[in-house]
Amino acid sequence: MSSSQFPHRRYNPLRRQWVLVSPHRTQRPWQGEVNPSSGFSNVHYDPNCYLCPGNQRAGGNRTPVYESVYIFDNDYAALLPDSPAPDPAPSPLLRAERERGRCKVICFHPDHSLTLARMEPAAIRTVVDTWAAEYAELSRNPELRYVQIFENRGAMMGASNPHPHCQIWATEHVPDEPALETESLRAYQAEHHRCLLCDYLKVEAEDKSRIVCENQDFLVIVPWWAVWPFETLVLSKRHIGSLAQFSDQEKTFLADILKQTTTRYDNLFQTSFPYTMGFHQTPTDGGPHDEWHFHAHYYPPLLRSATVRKFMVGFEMLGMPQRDITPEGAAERLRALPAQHFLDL
Ligand code: H2U
Ligand code: ZN
Repeated sequence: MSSSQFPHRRYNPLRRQWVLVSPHRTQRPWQGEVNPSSGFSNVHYDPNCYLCPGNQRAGGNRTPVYESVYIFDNDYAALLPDSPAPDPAPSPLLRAERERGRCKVICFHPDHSLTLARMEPAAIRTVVDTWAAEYAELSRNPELRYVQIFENRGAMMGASNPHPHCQIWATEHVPDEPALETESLRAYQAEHHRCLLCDYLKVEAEDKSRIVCENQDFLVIVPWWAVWPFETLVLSKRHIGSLAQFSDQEKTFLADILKQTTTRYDNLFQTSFPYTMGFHQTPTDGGPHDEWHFHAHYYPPLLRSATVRKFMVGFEMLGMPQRDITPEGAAERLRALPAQHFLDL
């Protein structure tokens, strides 16, 4: 039996965090929560959907009749462009800071029933172009130091609406996750005079056991340090920091790799696979940031089937994250799936 069949811990050099890997635990019985599976909608237009073309939104604004992608300012924005500074803190232990920002919603497509996995490559390319344009525009605002593009997919991940969409939150401070990654990437570059993720890409390309899929410009792996059962990391093969530096070809291949990844996810449990995904890229604080290497994280909650999810509770909240199936086992399962969507087979 290989040592990877015994409990051990693995290190995540990006987040400077350990994960406990307990492969033998997949045998344990489950009498806990069973979620409804997130099926596919065949409703192309839902008169009650805020994001379908021509409909009234909850905030009173109307979504226009749009043909491809539609962007609007979030009617319930978590950040405002003109928040004032908070009152001086009565104690250094009660610290607060002003946080100004912008929140936007991007509808990927007018068709309510679609997801990225089910969209045409050309339509996904239009979404990529929109992300690149929004990143570029928001990065020109000197008050905004980070542009977080993310998608919550599926009710299990808290998406408020099945209509294909994502969000952008742009903030005055670099949020904790990308700030931590920035520190790790910088420290590695200072020590080794190379990029941490370029080096990691080489290791994974040679090892091959955690590769899910790839194309000319991107590699998708279940990272060595994955916490979520089927977590993946999408890495650009070139050392580029952000969507603003993408070539035309890289934009097309990003669209392709996102479709490949989400298709395999749907095929795994033959369901509309829920996840949170987002891009980590160069902070927009005006620094040079040669250390930054563009990537996307997919954090999907499902563990055993379309209805049984992983819970991040107990030891994971009080101690450290833990996983049952090995990253190699998860990658093998995803890799073995057809690249074509099961609904199209
Ligand atoms: P999520 O599905 O990831 O929650 O994204 C939907 C966003 O859309 C959410 O942030 C916004 C919510 O505030 N929204 C509007 O701006 N207007 C609406 O009429 C409904 C939802
Ligand atoms: Zn809709």
